[in-house]
Amino acid sequence: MRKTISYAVSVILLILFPLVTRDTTAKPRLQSVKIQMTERGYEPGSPRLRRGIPARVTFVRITDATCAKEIVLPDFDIRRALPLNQAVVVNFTPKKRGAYSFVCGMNMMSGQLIVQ
Ligand SMILES: [Cu+2]
Repeated sequence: MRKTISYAVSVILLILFPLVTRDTTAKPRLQSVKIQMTERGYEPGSPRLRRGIPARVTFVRITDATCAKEIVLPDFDIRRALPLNQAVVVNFTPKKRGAYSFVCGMNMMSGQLIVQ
């Protein structure tokens, strides 16, 4: 009985060990953020990204009440149509720290990606 228990304990430890020792400071291979265009504007308006890590930024326009029918990221040379309720994914790797704006097609509505 005792042997069975210690066997069970070692099996549990073997299973848990890799989870406990996993390096949480390792650089992720991808970072993602989702931004909704609502009638209040872009939400979140200033999402954060880490520099040097490929970013997948998903824009979804969920209102027809604004003029934001396109999404533009001037610093990354990106301009895409933003159809209602359709996820539009843009991929790029932010290389330098800073604030990079994203705007509507007419440069009226805006938010910022904060790269740290
Ligand atoms: Cu606009």
